Amino acid sequence: MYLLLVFVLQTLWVSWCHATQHYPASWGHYDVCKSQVYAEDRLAWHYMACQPEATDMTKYLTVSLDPPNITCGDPPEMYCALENPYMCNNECDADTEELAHPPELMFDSEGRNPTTFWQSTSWKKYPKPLQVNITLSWNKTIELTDDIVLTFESGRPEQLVLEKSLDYGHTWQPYQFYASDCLDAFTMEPKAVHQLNPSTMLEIICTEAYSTGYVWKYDKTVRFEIKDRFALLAGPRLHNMASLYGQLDTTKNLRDFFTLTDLRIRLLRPATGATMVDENNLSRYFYAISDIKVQGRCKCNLHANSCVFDKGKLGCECEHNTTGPDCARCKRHYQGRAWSMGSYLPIPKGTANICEYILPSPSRHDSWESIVLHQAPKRDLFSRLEDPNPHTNKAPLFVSTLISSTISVEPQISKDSPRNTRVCDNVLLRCQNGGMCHHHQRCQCLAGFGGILCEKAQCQGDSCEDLQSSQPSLHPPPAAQTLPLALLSLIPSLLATRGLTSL
Ligand SMILES: [Ca+2]
Repeated sequence: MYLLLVFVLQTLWVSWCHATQHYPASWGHYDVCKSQVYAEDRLAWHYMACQPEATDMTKYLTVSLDPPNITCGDPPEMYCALENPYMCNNECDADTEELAHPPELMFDSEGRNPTTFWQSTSWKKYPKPLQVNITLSWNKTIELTDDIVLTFESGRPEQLVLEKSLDYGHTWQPYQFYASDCLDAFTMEPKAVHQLNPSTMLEIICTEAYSTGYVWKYDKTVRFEIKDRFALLAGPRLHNMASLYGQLDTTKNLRDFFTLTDLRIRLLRPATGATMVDENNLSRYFYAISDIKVQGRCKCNLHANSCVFDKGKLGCECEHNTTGPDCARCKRHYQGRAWSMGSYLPIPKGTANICEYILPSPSRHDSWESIVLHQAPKRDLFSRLEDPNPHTNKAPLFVSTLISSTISVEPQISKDSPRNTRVCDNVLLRCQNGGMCHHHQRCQCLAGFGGILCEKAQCQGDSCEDLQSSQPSLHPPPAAQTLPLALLSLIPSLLATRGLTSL
């Protein structure tokens, strides 16, 4: 039974590898960083465009209101229906759970009856404007992937601006204006997204489609139409996303348009349902929002395919030797060339733009071969050898040295090595066989082991051969031997990771 399982898994694995090898661009790998494939009878990494999956981003935001005391219920207040000034049975009381309407009720899961909603105080200070700013902050750069949808429990506002910030709330720019009369409210001609074309798709418009007065009972949503804008490049049913991604790769303005750290909903004038405000019954006028939808993904600059929410903060799990919350810079020691974002289009059309290891200057006694083998982390050596990225191969000295060398040569550090050379660390240059890294300068090996990374078994006579053959090699072993073991070892880790919060 056990052998049968291994056989089946191996067959599936080989089939998958062959498929990805022959059709690397046809899998829609826009969300995948890399995958293992067979190349010349061994496993190799194929790098591809990578980004985290799109998800409900309202789970990861903080909300703030301005003015802060604008939520109803303190003191308790009675409200009347907009369409009927004599129907005044809506009470708000912040101290009674069933009657309170705090901001978090804009983000809870709906489906309960009645709906839950945030509600403002009424327009009791008329004619002073009733204005509220609702700010949603992620403390992380995110990219929108679907329409933003606000669902109002009250009538939809007569004037509203949706704004965004790219710099954590320091500066703001409008996303869209909404008004029952765009000319009167914002001196803008009303427009709809379907009137835009590919050359005007980033235009900021004022729409009158979501501010109609009395029909609020039937149409409660206000939308920022992301998908309609995508469709201007990707076709009406988004069937040609490659076209959109190709444009995103080359057009910074387009990328930035869908990118933000904060959203701000500026409620400027509540629904009145009429041209005149009824000053005798101002409890008819207020804002109430039952739901806000923001679908998007962490922005990782195409260098991560997952994003984790840890200790209240989102962060990309960076690949390609990049680091930072957005993978926006190269890791230490990997500034071999300038950082660059990855690409939306998968290889071979795009490139992973992997940060490259810095080659140290050779001292008089070091050959290039010895420096490369001594100082480049093993994982990096493999990724370079196997990296199909054409840019990587632009370092002919490095690549040809590696190809002409055997990676399983044991590391030796010259006496003249620079003092700041990192011999070991806890990430890539791990001391082996139980050795401990001491100030990044040397591995303290357990008895019976030696070598720079404790990789050598110290032995004498006939026992040497057996011991050495049991030591890990820098060469990957033949895939046919490792696949069953690798697949089996994946099973417990797959089971274990099911409980992790990963986007
Ligand atoms: Ca709700």
